[in-house]
Formats: sequence, structure tokens, C-alpha cells
Amino acid sequence: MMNIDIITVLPALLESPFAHSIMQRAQTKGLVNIRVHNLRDYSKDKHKNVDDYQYGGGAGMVMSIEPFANCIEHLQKEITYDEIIYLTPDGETLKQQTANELSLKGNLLLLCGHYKGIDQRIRELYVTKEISIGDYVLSGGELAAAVLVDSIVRIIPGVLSDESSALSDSFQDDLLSPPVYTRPADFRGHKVPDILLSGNTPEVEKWRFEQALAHTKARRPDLLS
Ligand code: 6GU
Repeated sequence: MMNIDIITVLPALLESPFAHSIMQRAQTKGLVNIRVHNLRDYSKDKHKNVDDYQYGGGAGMVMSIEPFANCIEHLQKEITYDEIIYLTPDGETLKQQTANELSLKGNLLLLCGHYKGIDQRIRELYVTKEISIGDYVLSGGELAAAVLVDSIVRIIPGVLSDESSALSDSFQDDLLSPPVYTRPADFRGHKVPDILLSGNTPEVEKWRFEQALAHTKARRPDLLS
């Protein structure tokens, strides 16, 4: 069973994303154990502070090393992590390949930062991988952590009931997905392509591939090069 631990100052932000649908099923099936830890519980400060003014001056608070060190070292007493991941806009951009690789690991620890960032020494002493989910800035790492965990958990073997469906996702083969249809075959004169109603599986597969290729050329030519 895979263990994913997440350290955050906003545990409430991470309740719903893992409580439904595929994320919920993966946990019920015992394929992954996701735990959210409140960083504030590891502050030894009398006001439970987890941040402080930055050395050198400047606006914005920086998250302190001690609460992170206390929490990480507490968790490491029971679990050895394959990766300790810091979610940060200056990390490597998340790709399907990264999610694929991480889905094969046993234990992951995710650190969510806030404010102006976290003390650099946390990154140097504990973090083994830094991930961004795209070139824009979020107010904290929590939503990025939810995105990363979702991308990993859904492809853990046994999570999806239709085993082939994760492999046919957009990006798994560097192609965007072809269009899909369901009933009715005719909605106000807008018809489903005849080929899909033909029952000719090889022809349907060929059509889907051509559609995927054309769609990728039009929207994401960078994926084809
Ligand atoms: Cl991982 N964190 C924050 N704060 N902003 C982001 C991000 C992460 N990835 C993209 N933007």
C-alpha cells in the first residue's frame, strides 16, 4: 500500500479533494493511505507560530524550519519516504511522466508552503524533489498538492476499474484524446459521426487515432515534435 503524507497549515483545504470518487475508492480499496498533517501541531512556539520575518528584510513572512523539521522527523520514525516533495512554482513542471513514476513509489511526503516561501534550509536538508503544476502563482501549495496526488493516485494499478482507461488518457502517448459521444445519436440535427455507429471496431480505432492526431496538431503541435 502506498502512503502519501501531506504537511500543511490549511488541512481543511485538503479534505474534500480526496473524499470523493476515484480518490475515495483508492483509499477504500486499501491501495493508498492519504494523511494530512497540521504543521501548527508541530510548532513549539507558545503562539503556535509557523512563520517569521525574513532575514535581510522585505515584505512577507517565511515559514520556519523548526515546525517542518519536527513534523518530518516525527513522521520518519514510522515511515521511510521515497521522495519528500516541496510544491513550489520554481520546481520542475508536473508532466504525466512524473505522475507515472511517482505512482510506482511506496511512500511520499508532500510539503505545502505559504507566504513568501519556506526557509531554504528545509529544501536543502529534507526535500528530494520540487514540483510546480504550471507557470502561474497560487497562494499556497495545497491546491497544487491536491492536483499532484490526484494525478498519481488515479493511475495506481487497481484504482481504475477499467484498467485500460488510464492508458488511453490524453498525454499518456503524447496525443490529446479524440472526441467522444453518447446517446442520443441525433441531438437537434447534430449527429454522432456515422463511423461510431458502424460497429466496425478496427475502423473506429483508426478514426479515433486520426482524430487524436488532427486534434493534437491543431492544439498542441509541441507534443508531436
Ligand atoms: Cl506547486 N505552488 C504555488 N504556490 N504556486 C504554484 C505552484 C505551486 N505550481 C504552480 N503555481
